[in-house]
Parts: sequence; C-alpha cells; structure tokens
Amino acid sequence: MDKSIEQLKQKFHEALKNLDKPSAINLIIEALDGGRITIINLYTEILGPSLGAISSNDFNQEISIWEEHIQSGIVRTALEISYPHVLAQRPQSGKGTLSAIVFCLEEEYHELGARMTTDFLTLLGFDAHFIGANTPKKEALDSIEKLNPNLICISVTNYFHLTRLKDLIALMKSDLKNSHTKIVVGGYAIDHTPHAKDEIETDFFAHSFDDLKAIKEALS
Ligand code: B12
Repeated sequence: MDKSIEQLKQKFHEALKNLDKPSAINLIIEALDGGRITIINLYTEILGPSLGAISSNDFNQEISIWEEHIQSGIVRTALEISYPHVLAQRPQSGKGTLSAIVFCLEEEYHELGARMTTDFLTLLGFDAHFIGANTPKKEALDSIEKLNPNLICISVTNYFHLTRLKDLIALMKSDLKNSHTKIVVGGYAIDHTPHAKDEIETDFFAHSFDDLKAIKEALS
C-alpha cells in the first residue's frame, strides 16, 4: 500500500476509535480535494477495512453497539461526501449505457457495502441506483419491472438471510425469463459463510471493483 494511503488509514482509524467525527471527515475531505486518493482506494483501502476492524481485533473486541452505530454513521457521512468525486471520476455517459439497481434484503440493515457497490458501478459508467437497506420483496420486484436494469445487485451480510436470498432469486428468475437482466450477489455472508456459493443460484458472485469491471465486460 502507498505510504500516504497507509498514513491516512491510520489517522482515520484513530479518529473513528475516538468517535471523532469532525477529524475523521476532515481527513477524507482533504485527501479527496487534494487529489491524494481515488474513490476506489478510499473505499477499498480505508473505509471498508475500518468498518471490518470495528468489531474484530484491530480495535476493542468488546465494543458496544452504540459505539458501532456512531462509527458506522461516520463512515456513512464519509461515503455521502465522496459523491461529488464519484461524479467527477466517472466516465462520460453515452449511448448504450448499462443500468443497475442495488439493494439489501428485507431485515438487512448493513448497507455500507451496497452503497460502495453502487458508487463503483457509477465509476464504471453504469446508470446505478441504490434502492436501500431493508428492501421488501414487493418493492424490489416493482423496481425491476419499472427500471428494467441490466444488473440486479443484491447485498447480503447476515448469514441467516441466505434462505430469503435463495427464494427471492428463484422468484426473480421466473419473472426474468429471456430477459437481458443478470443477477449479481455479494456481501459478507457470501464471503464468509462456507458453501454459500454452492447453494445460491445466481448469474455472478462479486466482491470488488475489479469483479464488477469483469462483469461489465461480460455484459458488453
Ligand atoms: C457496521 C456494522 C453494523 C451496523 C450497520 C450500519 C449500516 N448502516 O450499514 C449496525 C450497527 C446497524 C449493525 C447491526 C447489526 N449487526 Co453488524 N456489523 C457491522 C460491521 C462492524 C461492519 C460491516 C460493514 O459495513 N463492513 C464494511 C463493508 C464495506 O463491507 P461489506 O459489507 O463486506 O462490503 C464489501 C464487499 O462485501 C462488497 N459488497 C457488499 N455487498 C455487495 C453486493 C454486491 C452485488 C457486490 C458486487 C459487492 C458487495 O462491497 C464492499 C466493498 O469491498 C460488521 C463487522 C465486520 N467485521 O464486518 C458487523 C457484522 C456484519 N454485524 C453482525 C451482526 C450479527 C449484527 C446484528 C445482528 C447485531 C448487532 N451487532 O447489533 C445487527 C443486525 C442488523 C440487521 N438486521 O441487519 C455480524 C454478522 C454475522 C453474520 N454473518 O451473520 C458482523 C460480522 C459482526 C460479528 N463479527 O458478529 N452492524
């Protein structure tokens, strides 16, 4: 990792640990405005790992839930203020632009990975919409019918939502017969649950910006 990114990562982690929102957000603003970091590096090297470390061993194992809420709120603000830079770094949209929707299953409140995924799709030139966390089945299906996207991206974090995911994909696939629409699934539950990929019948699994780039190439 680049030395200046490593330094920014350490300072951001420190601010997050101290629940110091002004310092954390100022660090991100300065790095983005100064052109010292790209959105892909910011999300992949700094914001994502900082959240992953919240309840694992980099910080305190016994962190309380209210602290986790404050820290994830700081990261959500960092994502929101990054959006002007996402727009500045995306390619010009043109003819044949692909479209995508991103959402989390009903009862799934972990939304930060899905939001990052939406910005990655925007950076790849997709017309991308983040529908939300906790998206009821009916709303997901309705958005697909109205927006007719090329890609449906579903983010799943809690492993106990995998059965719900399986059922929703089966329902969507029966609706999507002969359609150009493909389904992509990603998130912590896919990455960390043994055999999850064997049980979910989707067109693609993905984790990173590069995975999405490869999917875009497969669609074009
Ligand atoms: C932040 C957080 C929360 C926040 C969420 C805030 C928000 N608005 O999103 C809050 C406090 C609300 C929360 C609540 C809960 N949480 Co929580 N949470 C976390 C934490 C600390 C970080 C998760 C995160 O945002 N990671 C960063 C993102 C960027 O990573 P990511 O989601 O994996 O996304 C990346 C990729 O996977 C990819 N991606 C994600 N989705 C998709 C989709 C597609 C299509 C693609 C292509 C890519 C992609 O993009 C990202 C870029 O790399 C983790 C701990 C950890 N170590 O991960 C626990 C964790 C996920 N939570 C957990 C649990 C159990 C809960 C609670 C049940 C209990 C609790 N602690 O309060 C509730 C459940 C709420 C619910 N019903 O959903 C467990 C889940 C275990 C499991 N697998 O079932 C974890 C792992 C903690 C633990 N070690 O036990 N949580």
